[in-house]
Amino acid sequence: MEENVKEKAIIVAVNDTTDEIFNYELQELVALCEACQMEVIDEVVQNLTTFNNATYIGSGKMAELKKLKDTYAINTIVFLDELTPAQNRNLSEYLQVEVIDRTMLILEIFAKRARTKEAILQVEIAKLKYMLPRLAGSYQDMSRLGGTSSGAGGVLRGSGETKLETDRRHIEKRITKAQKELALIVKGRKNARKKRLDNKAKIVAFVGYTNAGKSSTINTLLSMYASQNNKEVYVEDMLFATLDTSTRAIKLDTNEEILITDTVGFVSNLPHHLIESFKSTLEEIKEASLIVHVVDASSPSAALQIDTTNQVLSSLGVSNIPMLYLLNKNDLVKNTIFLPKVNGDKIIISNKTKEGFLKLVSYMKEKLFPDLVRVKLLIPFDKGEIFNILKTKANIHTFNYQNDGILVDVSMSNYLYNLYKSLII
Ligand SMILES: Nc1nc2c(ncn2[C@@H]2O[C@H](COP(=O)(O)OP(=O)(O)OP(=O)(O)O)[C@@H](O)[C@H]2O)c(=O)[nH]1
Ligand SMILES: [Mg+2]
Repeated sequence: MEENVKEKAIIVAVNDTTDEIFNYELQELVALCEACQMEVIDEVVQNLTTFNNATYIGSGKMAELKKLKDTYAINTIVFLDELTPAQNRNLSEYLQVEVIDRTMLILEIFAKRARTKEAILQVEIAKLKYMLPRLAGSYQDMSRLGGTSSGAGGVLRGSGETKLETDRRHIEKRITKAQKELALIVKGRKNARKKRLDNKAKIVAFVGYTNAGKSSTINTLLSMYASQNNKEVYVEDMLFATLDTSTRAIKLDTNEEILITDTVGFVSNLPHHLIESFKSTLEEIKEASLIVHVVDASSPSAALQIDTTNQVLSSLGVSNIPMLYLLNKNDLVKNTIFLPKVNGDKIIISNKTKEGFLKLVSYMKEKLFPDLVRVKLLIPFDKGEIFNILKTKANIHTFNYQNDGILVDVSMSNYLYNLYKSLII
């Protein structure tokens, strides 16, 4: 992305779970740091069954961490678990370096990626709400807010209660202002959406864990069925490549149009302020006739990622919409026994080999346009215009010229069926 200067980071975690889950969480934290333009120099792990209330890790680990930080000139130390305001304050005071937790890291990534006014406001609100109870904490946190009157560097440190109150009021004001601005944008979006619904357009929403391949799958579909002016969506091997919901149209060979919506990826323990803020964007999922849940079938954590995604979906209240699982990246799966188990309809695909895409399209067709009827028509030669209409509005499987007209085997909508049923043989 735009900045190439990488911050140097150390990640710190207390292992209180099984090694399998823990290793995955660590690996994901490294990927999250990379998505935030941070290079992870070292990992510090402590095996503990409970966290230290005051400092999250024990004093021995604290000393080790401080040494590492000085040796490698570390800019930021990232903690796997959400820190309490007190832990955050104690750690940054002792370590004398910026301390953030996974939640803040995710908020940071979103802030870096946000491009549209809507996304920028959504992230700002989430960040401010996260910061509010942590105001008494370190000065570093404030610098991450950007644009506050409090600004960066030590302003808050040692500040008295009055200053704190001023800051709090200031932030509350900013939240209210951002929420008002956002409400206006959401209203505009709702109108656009209403128009689409009036058009009776069929919407398919692509959802899934971050990096599962939602955007890639949409691009493959676009390359197969692009209507004119269809810009590809953004794809990157990076967590949270997509932040803004975007919609593209594809036209099937039966001439039906489908609107395909790409959405922000999910991650386990997604900060709840973020889900709240992004609800207006994710509202689009509610209008979908079909939800396509894209899974990275090659990931050893696929089951966990599927659960996370389903949890977010149920918190959005969209469990009543039919869902199809797309087990993606099958080119990387050595054996079908390694494919994740899912509860419901599924299709195995790969954006590398393009396997499964014809199945996907016929699945969407059946789900979205179940009223297509397949018939044989004999079109008299003096009604040749009907043949032309069918060519553009229906799906002609075969046709041949007979003595008394053109014999066509065709799938078409109920509307066309009623128009031409007198020609059925
Ligand atoms: N080998 C393989 N790689 C794939 C496949 N599909 C997608 N990828 C890669 O996976 C990475 C993520 O793909 P995206 O399409 O950006 O994933 P996404 O789900 O949109 O991710 P976010 O927008 O970050 O939530 C990219 O590097 C893709 O090239 C596939 O079928 N096989
Ligand atoms: Mg994407």
